[in-house]
Amino acid sequence: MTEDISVESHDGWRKILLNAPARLNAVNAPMLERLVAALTAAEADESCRAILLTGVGRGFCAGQELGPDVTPGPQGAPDLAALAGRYHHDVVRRIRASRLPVVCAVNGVAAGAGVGFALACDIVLAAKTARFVQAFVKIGLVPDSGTSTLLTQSVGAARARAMSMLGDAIDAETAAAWGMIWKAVEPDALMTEAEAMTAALAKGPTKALGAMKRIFDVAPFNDLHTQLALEATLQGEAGHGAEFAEGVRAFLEKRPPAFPR
Ligand code: T3D
Repeated sequence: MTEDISVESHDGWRKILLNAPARLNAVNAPMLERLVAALTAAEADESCRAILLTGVGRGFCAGQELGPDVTPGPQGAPDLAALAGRYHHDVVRRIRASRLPVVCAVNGVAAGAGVGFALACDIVLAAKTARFVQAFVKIGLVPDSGTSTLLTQSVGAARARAMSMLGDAIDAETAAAWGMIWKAVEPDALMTEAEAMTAALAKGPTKALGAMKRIFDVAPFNDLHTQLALEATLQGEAGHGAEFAEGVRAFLEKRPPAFPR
């Protein structure tokens, strides 16, 4: 049986692939457990300094697998809230809480929880052929996997609500124009560009990048004064660290920095 989560180790970074292409990488509970495990293992590996998340085949992730997990059985309806809260949300939390930068290469359609997984990542690239679908409404569910927050933050309330209430597919170029993702690229260039970006992040100041994630995670919710205090605390830590010392030394010596591992 093919592994539905594949992991490739590269020099300083890992690529995690959703690998159930026949169903556009729709996820189920065991697959989500393996995804969380792969994210956790990457983080536990001291030599890993960045993660790339992508999908195999023509889809990125079609959300929850509409199969046995969600088919009402003789005992009644499945506990969807428990499923989503336990599994999908663990993925979003794991990506957001990670000390590592996570790049997402959206290779094809992202639907339902798949939208949440992509938007939880730090930098999202998408093939111009990819699309984003808040599919929940089509099966009578509400947005989950953090999409109500992540979309409202990135595209604003009007677009987040319309996307979610209508379930219309948003193409990658529109997503980029709306600020939902970083960039839409030619499909043939997606993996090369995403891999190069992840490799570059892996050579970056890992501690500072981790602290940046913390700053941006709370920025939309904090007032300016709270955020200034947090920036000062984290800058204080960065300013006393080896990464800053190397960054300044490299600048003065007119060479690229070699940030410590
Ligand atoms: O349960 C809980 O925990 C609650 C939380 C849920 C979180 C969620 O994610 S809810 C949202 C679940 N996802 C969806 O509702 C999306 C369903 N899929 C679609 O709407 C469409 O497939 C897409 C818009 C994603 C793509 O459309 P298209 O035309 O490009 O492809 P297709 O022909 O519909 O799909 C290709 C195959 O993938 C097809 O299989 P087949 O006929 O070739 O054997 C299709 O059945 C399969 N597939 C697509 N999505 C899913 C799926 N199989 C199982 N589960 C899916 N979600």
